Amino acid sequence: MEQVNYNIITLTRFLTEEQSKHKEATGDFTLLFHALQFSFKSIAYYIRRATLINLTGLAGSSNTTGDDQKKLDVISNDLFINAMRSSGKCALLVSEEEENVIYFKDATQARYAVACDPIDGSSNLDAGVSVGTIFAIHKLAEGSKGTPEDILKPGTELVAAGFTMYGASAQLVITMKGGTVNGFTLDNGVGEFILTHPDMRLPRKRAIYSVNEGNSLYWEDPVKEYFESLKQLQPESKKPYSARYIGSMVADAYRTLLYGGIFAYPADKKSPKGKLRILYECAPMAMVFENAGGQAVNSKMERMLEVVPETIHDKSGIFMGSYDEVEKVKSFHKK
Ligand code: P6P
Repeated sequence: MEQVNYNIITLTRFLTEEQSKHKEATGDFTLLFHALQFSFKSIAYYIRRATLINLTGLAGSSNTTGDDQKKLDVISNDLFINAMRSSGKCALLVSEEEENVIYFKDATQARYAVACDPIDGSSNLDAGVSVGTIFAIHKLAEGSKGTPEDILKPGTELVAAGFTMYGASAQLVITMKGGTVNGFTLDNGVGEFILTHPDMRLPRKRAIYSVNEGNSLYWEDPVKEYFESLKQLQPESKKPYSARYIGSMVADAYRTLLYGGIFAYPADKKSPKGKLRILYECAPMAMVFENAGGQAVNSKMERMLEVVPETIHDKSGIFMGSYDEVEKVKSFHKK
């Protein structure tokens, strides 16, 4: 007999209750978030059916960073853009799939700027590996009509951020400025995101590391020494760390958030600025990890949320995870 949960909190109810906590709230953020959840549900639908309706494979085009675009990259990007446009609450949008900022001139009352990676990890799609949508929401400066300066800001100014992982089920993780981290699971039967992981907290430490060791030839010495140290017998456990690397940031991040450990994509001699993008990968993930009790730093060991992107597709190295695991990375950079 399936256990029925009588206190079901849908994302819609959660957002309404959040809004009621802020007397000055206009409801614009809530409406923007409804458009966001619609895009997650739509993308989840297409990913689930991709193999059946021949949506896997390449679209025959490439994106801003030269990646070959998958058919689902293009579909998801279009879905996301249209959801933001039709909400009327988004003034400008940065997408990994778009070279330039998209301005929604008709949204004359819009107060938000959104950055997103519609399908992060899409190179894994055909292999059935979990991919995801990462998003970050900034509020426009008072009186601003929407300029690049409204989004080229440090992550400390984000009003909300999170990601949806499209795996066995669609898992949505969201956090608001100064708030907790909450996880929702899409119930395909009723088409609602249900609160399944309230107040997610990262374990303070965990012997799991997640990095592409194929790049180790290019790592700086402190990074090499740090990861080598994890492969030794640890003083307390008398065992080395476990290695877990999926190659899809959202999937590696979700596992790290649940189990603890460290995820890293260091800047290195091959990619001096790193590979992951600040606006729609590093900063939103850093906000989630900090609000869940963890840490996130760049390759200079600076707090990731204080890094200001120079351009909309600017990149950074990143180490994020359990608080004590990031402290250990820092200790190797002080020597
Ligand atoms: P690599 C996917 O392409 C991505 O942007 C992230 O999702 C992932 O963490 C990283 O790149 C994987 O990169 O070089 O290990 O394949």
